[in-house]
Amino acid sequence: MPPKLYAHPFSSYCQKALIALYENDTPFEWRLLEGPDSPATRELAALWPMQRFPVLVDAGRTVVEASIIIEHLALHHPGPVRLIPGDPQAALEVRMLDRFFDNYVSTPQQKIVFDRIRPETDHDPYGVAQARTMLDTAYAWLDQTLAGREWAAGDAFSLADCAAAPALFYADWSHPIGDAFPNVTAYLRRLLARPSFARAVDEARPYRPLFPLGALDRD
Ligand SMILES: N[C@@H](CCC(=O)N[C@@H](CS)C(=O)NCC(=O)O)C(=O)O
Repeated sequence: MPPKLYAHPFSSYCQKALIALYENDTPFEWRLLEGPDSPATRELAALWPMQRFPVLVDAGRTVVEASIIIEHLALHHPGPVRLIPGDPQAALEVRMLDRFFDNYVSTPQQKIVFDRIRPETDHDPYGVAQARTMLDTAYAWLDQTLAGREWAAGDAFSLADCAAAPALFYADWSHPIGDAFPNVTAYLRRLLARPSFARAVDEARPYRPLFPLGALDRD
C-alpha cells in the first residue's frame, strides 16, 4: 500500500512534502483536503486533532510535520535523491536550515496572511510589523549565507530546499524580496526551475484567487 498524504495543493507546508515525494517519484495516494466537509478532512480530524497539514499515513503510522514526513520518506522510501545527507554533520546543517525556513520565513509570512483574514477589530498591526522586520532580517542573513551556493546547504538539493521553496515563494508575495537581496532572488529562480517545485506550483495555480493578500500572477 502506498503512503497516503492528506494535503492541499495551495498549502506551503504541503508543497514542502510534495517536493520530497516528487523528487524521488515516490508513489502515494492523495487525500485532498477540499473544505471542512470532505471525507479527507474528516479523516484528518480523527488522525490529528491539531488538524494542521500535511499528514502522512504509512504502514499504520501517522506522521505529522512536513520536516518529519520528509525524514520518514528518507528512512522508509529512499530514492536516488538523498534529501538528508548521510554525513551526520552535513545532515545537521540541512536540518538547521530547514528550521530557519520554517521559523523565520514561513512563520512571519503566515502571520501577515492570517492577519489579513481576521475580523477588522482583531488586526494586529504591531505583530505584522514585527513579522515584516523578521522577514527583512531573514532575507539579509540568507543573502549572505547563499553566496557561492547553488542550494541552501551547498551543492546538493536537500530537505532545506524543500522547506525553502514554498516559504520563499509565498514570502515574496507577502513581503517582496526585491532587488536588495540578489542571492535570494537568484536562489528562488533556481527553486522555481526545479521540476519537483515547478510541478507543485502548477498544481496550486488554480487556487491563487484564494490568496488573502490578493492573487499575484507571478511565479
Ligand atoms: N508545523 C507544521 C505546520 C503546518 C501548517 O501550518 N499547515 C497549514 C497549511 S500550510 C495548516 O494546516 N493550516 C490550517 C490551519 O491553520 O487551520 C508543519 O511543519 O507541517
